[in-house]
Amino acid sequence: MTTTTTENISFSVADAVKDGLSKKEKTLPSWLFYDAEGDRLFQKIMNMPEYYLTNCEYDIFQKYKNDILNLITKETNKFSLIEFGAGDGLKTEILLKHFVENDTNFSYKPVDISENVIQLLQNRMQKSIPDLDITPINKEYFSALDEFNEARTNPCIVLFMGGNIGNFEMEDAQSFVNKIAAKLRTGDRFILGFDLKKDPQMILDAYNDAGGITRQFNMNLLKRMNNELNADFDSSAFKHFPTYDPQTGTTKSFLISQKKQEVNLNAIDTIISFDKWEPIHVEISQKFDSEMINEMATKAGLSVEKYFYDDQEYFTDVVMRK
Ligand code: AVJ
Repeated sequence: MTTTTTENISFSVADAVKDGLSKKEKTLPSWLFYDAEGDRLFQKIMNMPEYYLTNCEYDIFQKYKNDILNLITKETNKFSLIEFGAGDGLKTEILLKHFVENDTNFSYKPVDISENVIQLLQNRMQKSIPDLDITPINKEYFSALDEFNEARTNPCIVLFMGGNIGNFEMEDAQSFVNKIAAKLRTGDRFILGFDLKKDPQMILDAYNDAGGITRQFNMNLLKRMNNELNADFDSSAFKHFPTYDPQTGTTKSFLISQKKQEVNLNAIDTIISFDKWEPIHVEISQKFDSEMINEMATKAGLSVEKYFYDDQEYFTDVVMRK
């Protein structure tokens, strides 16, 4: 059985699916996207022209890597850089290379619950930056910080990039930031990547690309349930449909049943009935403005030290300080 850990709770795919699809408003958790095929498709998403987020953050790091380094080293010449969910490490590598080239005294601690991701990342960094002091932590985020706190001798910078904070409902994003902030000590920093409110059409295109890759990424949820739960979802009976609300900044993705149908999830002895045009909510990708970001920091007891933007101001990496 596949088990994925979020926060302190372990969910099996079976439990998460049963739970989500039994609700009055059907929903699936977004971690379910990332099986091997989902990882492959997300990699393709990051390379497609409509998905501006990755390029923006790449540009921010290229342009401001030295400002970021100066900001940190103005106060401390020894620190740990703790990264949550580094993914393929392409963007982090820019910062790390620059830090090492400038003889910075720091250690890099990428945190991921996937042992596979951690291993790939370590291989990549050892190859591209041989002098990097890297100690991966194969734990969930909060326990990783607890472990660090037990033995720490220096300040830390926690990195959470890619706009991943947008995958939470606003309330959950706030409590996530609160919990991290509570584990930080005075002078520690939290650097977060936020996707910003912008032309609604541009956002809709990013989640509904002309090449249909995001559609495939969403439909892969149905394939995954077919594979792992011996279910009989028919992908052609569902429609991929993203929405954007310019008032709240919330992007939601749905898979919508195009007919009245019953689906068998044989491995968990469950039959799910769909009405014609009934949606499954599969993802939230929150877009922010500076007011929302400031409020989030303040509520968590952090002060916003600096906003770094790409040239178009589509995306921001924000340095918050405890
Ligand atoms: C990895 C959560 C930042 O919400 O933009 C991309 C995931 N979903 N296309 C996002 C995703 C559809 C992505 N994050």
